[in-house]
Amino acid sequence: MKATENEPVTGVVTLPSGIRLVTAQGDLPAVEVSLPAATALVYLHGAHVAEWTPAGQKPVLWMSASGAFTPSAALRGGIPVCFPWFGPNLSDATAPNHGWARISAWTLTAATLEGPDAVLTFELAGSHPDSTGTAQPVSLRYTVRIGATLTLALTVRNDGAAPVSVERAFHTYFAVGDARRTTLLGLQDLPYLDRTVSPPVTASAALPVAFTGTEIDRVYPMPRVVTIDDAGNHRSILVGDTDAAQTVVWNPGSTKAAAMGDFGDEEWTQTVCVEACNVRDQAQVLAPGAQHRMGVTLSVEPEPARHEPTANTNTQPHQNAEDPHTMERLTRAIHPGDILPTRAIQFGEGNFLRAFVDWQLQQMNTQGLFNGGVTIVQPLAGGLVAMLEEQDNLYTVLLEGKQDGEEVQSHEVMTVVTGTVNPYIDYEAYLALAENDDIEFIFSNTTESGIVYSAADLRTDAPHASFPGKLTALLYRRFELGKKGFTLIPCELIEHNGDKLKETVLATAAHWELGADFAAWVDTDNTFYSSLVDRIVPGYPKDRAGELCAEFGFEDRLIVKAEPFLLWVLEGPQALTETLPLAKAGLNVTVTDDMTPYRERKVFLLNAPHTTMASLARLAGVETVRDVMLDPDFGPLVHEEMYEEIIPVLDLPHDELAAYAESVKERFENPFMHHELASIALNSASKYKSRLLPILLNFHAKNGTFPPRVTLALSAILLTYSGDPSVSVTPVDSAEIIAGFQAAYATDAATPDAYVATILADTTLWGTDLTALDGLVEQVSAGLASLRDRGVRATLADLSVLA
Ligand code: TA6
Repeated sequence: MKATENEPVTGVVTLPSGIRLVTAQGDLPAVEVSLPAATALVYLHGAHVAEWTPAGQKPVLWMSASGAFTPSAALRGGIPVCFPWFGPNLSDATAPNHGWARISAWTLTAATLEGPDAVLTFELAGSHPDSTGTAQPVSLRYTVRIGATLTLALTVRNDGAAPVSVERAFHTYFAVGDARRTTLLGLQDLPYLDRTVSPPVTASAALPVAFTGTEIDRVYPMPRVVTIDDAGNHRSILVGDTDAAQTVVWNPGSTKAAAMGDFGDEEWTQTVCVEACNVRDQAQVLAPGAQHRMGVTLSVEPEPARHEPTANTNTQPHQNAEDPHTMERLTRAIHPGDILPTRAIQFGEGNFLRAFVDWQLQQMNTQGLFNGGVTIVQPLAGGLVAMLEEQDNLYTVLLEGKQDGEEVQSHEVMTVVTGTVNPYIDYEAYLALAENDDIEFIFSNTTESGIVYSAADLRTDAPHASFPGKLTALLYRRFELGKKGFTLIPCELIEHNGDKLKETVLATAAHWELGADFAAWVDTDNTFYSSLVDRIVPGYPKDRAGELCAEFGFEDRLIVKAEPFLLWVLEGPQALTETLPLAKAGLNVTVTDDMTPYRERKVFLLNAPHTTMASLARLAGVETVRDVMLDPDFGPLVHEEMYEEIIPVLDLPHDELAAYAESVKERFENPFMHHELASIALNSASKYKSRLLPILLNFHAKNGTFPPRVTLALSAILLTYSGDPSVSVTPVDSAEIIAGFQAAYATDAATPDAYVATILADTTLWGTDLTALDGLVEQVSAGLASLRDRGVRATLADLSVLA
């Protein structure tokens, strides 16, 4: 299975000027291209593009300084051509990883100039076994068009007598300024196969892909374009115009890089791989005589030059509404303004806090009531801080919806974010926040699973993996400096989040033996408010981004869309109404001694129906909250769940609850809201526990039966997480949690009861063994089987059969 021996290096090719044959590293022959539009170097070994640099740009491809240049091994970096299999050969463990094409000597058969570009053609012949194991001859023709863009096209032909199945990938190593400041756009919310776990599992993520030092190895469906936001080089690299079905994203991270002989220990920070490909279930089956082309185009877009505003700054040169990338990027150069003193720290750079806390602080600033900014701390290794910095921490909040029956549409550039810190990149800058006497407030939103004490956090970690670990280190630095405490206001959607946060800080302090004085200081010098937040924030309006940017007159990659409605309930001392005068600014904010009524109303009449609809309606292909409300099956489901299963078990006046339920339904029907169920489905298992399980338990305690719709939502989550091939949607959760469900299902697929019993007995998921509730396993597995075999609409049509 190798290229035919002794193929001549070049066919009879006349090389036009600007193209020449050279002896490159390792004495390997290569084609060197040097044209006004670009320079490049392509080794005949593997037809391996090792260098491509468009004029006026830094090199786009990365090559390892530790790589070997020998005919017996693949070159590390550039663009290896993986063929005819990707990764390990599943039927021959001795075969080379990623196939034989990248370690074979190709023939240059043509070299021409077409306009400003050079077009090189390489050919290689070999063989590949058909399904019976018989070797079938195949031939490859690879064209490489080099210019301001780089276009690759690999055509494979089956010259044999039987069909063969082949995989292909352009395993491109892109050169980036710093992988830790690089993100990938265009893959958000797409399901990917995570190959860092075994067996690989399917997952997805709402945020852009970030590179943290942990290995990333994922197979995604190929979107129209993948944008590599190479912040370190102030440019974007676009991978697009492709007919490949998938893209692999790979970065070895620090541990794997250190273990690889031809990859420098720290080189993982210099490159990311984005690989247009057709692999696994997208492998090409070629009939005898058939051929197939796979191509991709790479291009570079410099980040718009930042320049001081001049008289005609506002005349935007050649704006293209379709492509916001042609517009000037939002920065303080085009949106100047005073930078206020930092008076708050915020853990979390996600959509919610930027459209909720930061928006409110800005409203107070506009009215001269707060005069302070906020520094955002990135709580996880991956995140948006790099993107915020590119825009000088500016971004637009877009409000759309109904308020008091009137349609509202407004947008405002947020200038309140005065700084950002990524503790994973600059830990000392993070701790230094403790030295700033102006800082009084600490806000956070680290999801429902963020405020969790972790014994794994060691005092010496820098940074600590958990949020409480990070926060304790910061508070301890403040304490050591003898400075005053903070007012802490978490926004995480868990009960008594303020008390919980304090508890985890004190537990961490005890674990690190920080002493009684510090514990007393945490207790007395800091005020922890519990808070309840209520605003629907769908986030980045990706479907309208181009048109909105054209309207704004600048490119903003961090627009956050939200509804006008907002409620914030803060449980704690009334003094806050003076130090943080939100209500004075006309905002719907209440400071109270007991937030329970507000919390129950919101979690059970807004968040709970959200999780029900995300779990059930996605199975029927419904995409948004509004679509659910307008749907003949799911609209009534929401109403009935509210009025027949939730309101009856809440200990609050019925009329008040009904009024709130109606305001929630109006907000769900918001015509401007494209609130994707996929984003609500994030961490559905833990959300079910906090939002719906209490309803299920109360209803059962009250009626001795289980609430049909609330219980069916649990069936839907277990089905979605099971990995059952009949299920069209993918769970959005951590790889570990999903793997747990799929492993249980793989063991008990034949008997849903057993699978359901295994999952319901898992106290780490539910906090209690739910199999103790007679009849629940049966009702949940009956629901699961009905959803799987009859479908969700048929199941909803006759819920009584499940009880
Ligand atoms: O494309 C990602 C990947 O398949 C990873 O699994 C990793 O192994 C990488 O390719 C490099 O493979 P190589 O054989 O070049 O070491």
